[in-house]
Amino acid sequence: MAAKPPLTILLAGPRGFCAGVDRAIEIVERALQVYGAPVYVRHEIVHNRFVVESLEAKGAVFVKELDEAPVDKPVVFSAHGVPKSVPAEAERRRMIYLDATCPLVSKVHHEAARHHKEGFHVLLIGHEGHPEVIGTMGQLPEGAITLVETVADAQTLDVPAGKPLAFVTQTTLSLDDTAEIVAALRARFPEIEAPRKEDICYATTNRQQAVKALAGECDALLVVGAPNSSNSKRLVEVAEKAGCPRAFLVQRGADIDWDALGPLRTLGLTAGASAPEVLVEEVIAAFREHYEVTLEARDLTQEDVHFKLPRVLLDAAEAGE
Ligand code: 2E6
Ligand code: F3S
Repeated sequence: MAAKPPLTILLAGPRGFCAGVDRAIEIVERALQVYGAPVYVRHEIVHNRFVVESLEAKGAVFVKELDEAPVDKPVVFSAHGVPKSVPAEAERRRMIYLDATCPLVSKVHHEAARHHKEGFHVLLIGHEGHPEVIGTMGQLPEGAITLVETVADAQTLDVPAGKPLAFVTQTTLSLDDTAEIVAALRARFPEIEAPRKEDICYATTNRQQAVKALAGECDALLVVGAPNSSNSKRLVEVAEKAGCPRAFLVQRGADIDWDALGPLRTLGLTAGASAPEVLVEEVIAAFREHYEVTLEARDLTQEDVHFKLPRVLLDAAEAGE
């Protein structure tokens, strides 16, 4: 058998699960323990099929909308957040519900609500149709938030006359693209109120910076993540912009398009915030079948962020349930 060619895999760090994803998955698992199966989950708890299927195997049932869940079973809202109408409807139906919205998404919801209360018109920088954007827009009455997706939007959007402006953002955006949109908004509306602290979350920021730091050294880069995962898709774009000739999203080891990767000596590898490490290991194992792999960890920063679980689950744990 011919010797395998050598390949160095630069493993970006941090990568993979963030604190909000850990918390959301744990909420579903604990809810299954406390209430028993089935527990309903509105929308994919995080954007990853493997995670969803693992929870289904434990008794979670995923639905698109609340009205697909029976009123006598608990329901969990996904990490991406929900419009205000969703918990209101759950209450109206007297359902037990658990909110797995990432606290950093909730923080943006509160910011938007505060701006609205103080009389501002709110601009939301984000991607149309994404569940987080739907959730954030749904914190305020219809028309109180205008979505801004691009620099061109920032340059042309209509705003209500005589109202001060404030902006908030989706948590998983490209840092660089967002900076350009913010610059365009500031050029047009110098008085616009900005978030006190960046709305793009720490996990998005760290994963993008880690990719940027190694992209220039790679012949190609893979991001383990799902096609509907905003933060994972942004990592592909960041790699390309930072000088990596080819960057792709892969969900599983079996999805690798070997021809598209081209000739390889150095591969960059990372994972979106919703992709479990076991899938990164699966991808590495697939490369070991084709190459003599040397792994090199490139940890740019360490993360030590944890979010508390909802009170009701902690109380249940204390009560020995
Ligand atoms: C909630 C908020 C932010 O598509 P997106 O990147 O938003 O979501 P996931 O599920 O891929 O990543 C985690 C997450 C949840 N990020
Ligand atoms: Fe939250 Fe950021 Fe993760 S908003 S769910 S910590 S990607």
